[in-house]
Amino acid sequence: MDASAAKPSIKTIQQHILERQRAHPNATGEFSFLLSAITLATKIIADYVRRAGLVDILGTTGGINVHGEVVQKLDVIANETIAGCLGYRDNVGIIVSEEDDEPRILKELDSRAQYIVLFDPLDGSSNIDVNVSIGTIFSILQRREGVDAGRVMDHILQPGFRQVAAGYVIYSSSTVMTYTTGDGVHMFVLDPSIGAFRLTRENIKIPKAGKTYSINEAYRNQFPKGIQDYLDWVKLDEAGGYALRYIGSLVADFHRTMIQGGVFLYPPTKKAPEGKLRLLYEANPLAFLVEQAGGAATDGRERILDKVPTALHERTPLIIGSRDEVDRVLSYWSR
Ligand code: P6P
Repeated sequence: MDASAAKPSIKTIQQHILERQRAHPNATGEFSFLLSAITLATKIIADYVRRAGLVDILGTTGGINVHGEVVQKLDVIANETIAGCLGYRDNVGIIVSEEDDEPRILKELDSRAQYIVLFDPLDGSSNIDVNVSIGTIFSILQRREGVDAGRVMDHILQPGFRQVAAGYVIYSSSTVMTYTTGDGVHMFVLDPSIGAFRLTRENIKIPKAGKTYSINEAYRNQFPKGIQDYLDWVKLDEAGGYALRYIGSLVADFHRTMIQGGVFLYPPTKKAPEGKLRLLYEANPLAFLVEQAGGAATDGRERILDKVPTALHERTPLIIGSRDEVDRVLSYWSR
């Protein structure tokens, strides 16, 4: 066969981690085995999402989740797919999902089952029926040394700076996985012809500034005054021409912000005084990624990664993106 017809060099996500495990403790063989469960689950979910319009999996189950939100059928499929794939990994002891009221104890935490995986199985699910990009967000912790295995919440409620890995998968025109183990941010695109995530960008850096702000301005009158002042400023000529982009799907809005720069804001509202987004499996993983890419993430008072969680599904205000843009928002508003 003509050599030029051969596929160009392919680096899969597994190869990428194995290559780097020599240099970084978090990207161990153990971890690459765990990550392969997540990549498998997201390939299955991507197939369901792609076929959603063709088979009867659109719409709602009629159920309500722990947050009082209507559960979409794909939510349930994604949740059980991830839980099922992780269940086959001996090194995962506990999983925490946005869709589950309580943690699932797969195995008692010990030197083998040392990982805790926290995830939003299908973020933005309200957009499923209108074919808007949706995504999976995951965060990985290790058990706390010296803490009794039975003290499950003590192992789960760790601040975000203790994450050993985090990432997201966005299901859109292509399926893109972005992850970090604390050694930079790396992006992969699922190649359906070989069923593997192929490396497309390594050591991604978010632009230091960016004239795109992303917020649901419908809640303007509920936001703190400082946020309203910021929203007034971005519209002034002196601001230099900002654009508002808001998809209403966190993973999609975050992915754009990582690539193009700018800032995403979900501030406190009267309806949600601690904001809408969840700390453990939305804000923390995205904050780990954005800081690894040179950006910033805050709740208006402190760095997201420094927050000590007090509850499994606790919410947090989130200002995340280019460092200069986050700092600018904070110059108008700090809690
Ligand atoms: P709002 C989707 O339901 C979600 O959890 C995030 O994906 C998204 O950023 C946010 O809620 C949108 O919330 O209040 O603007 O509809």
